[in-house]
Order: sequence, then structure tokens, then C-alpha cells
Amino acid sequence: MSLTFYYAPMSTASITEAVLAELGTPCDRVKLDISAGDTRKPDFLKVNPNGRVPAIAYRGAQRDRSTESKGGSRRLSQNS
Ligand SMILES: N[C@@H](CCC(=O)N[C@@H](CS)C(=O)NCC(=O)O)C(=O)O
Repeated sequence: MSLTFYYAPMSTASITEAVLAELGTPCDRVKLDISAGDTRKPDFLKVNPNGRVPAIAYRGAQRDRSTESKGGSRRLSQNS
């Protein structure tokens, strides 16, 4: 699978989750527990340095919606 979707239940990631489901987009899913600090762990910060869900990785490259929604520069970086 080339897309990996990082999400947490009951978070803004639910919107992205609904869109992916509606479009029938195949993806691997990684569930994070925000209260357990999963979004601040080094492995996830490599995916999204903002430490927020939703985040989608595509074949090692990541593009996070959080950065775009804050008017920041679009980021597409190789992580592998
Ligand atoms: N506007 C952002 C909001 C992202 C956001 O705030 N996500 C929260 C969950 S609703 C989060 O990941 N928090 C993790 C943390 O603060 O450690 C977006 O939807 O892109």
C-alpha cells in the first residue's frame, strides 16, 4: 500500500477519514493515542513535525494538512 493515514479517534482526522472512505482510497491506517503522547513520539514527528493528525504519508514522502491550513509552506519531503 502506498498511502499511510495517521489518525486518532474523535479528532479532526475523522473528516479526512470520511473523505478517504467516501473516495474508496486504499491506505494503511495507523491509529494514534493523543492522550498517551503518540503524536509527540519521534517516529510520528518524522512523518509530521507539527505532531498533529491527520497526516498522510505516500511512499515515504509526507504532506501534512496542518501546515497547509495554517498558511505555512507546503511540505513534501522524503523520509526514507
Ligand atoms: N487544523 C488542523 C488541526 C489538527 C489538530 O489540531 N489535530 C489535533 C487533534 S484534533 C492533534 O493532532 N493534536 C495532537 C497534539 O496536540 O499532540 C488540521 O485539521 O489540519
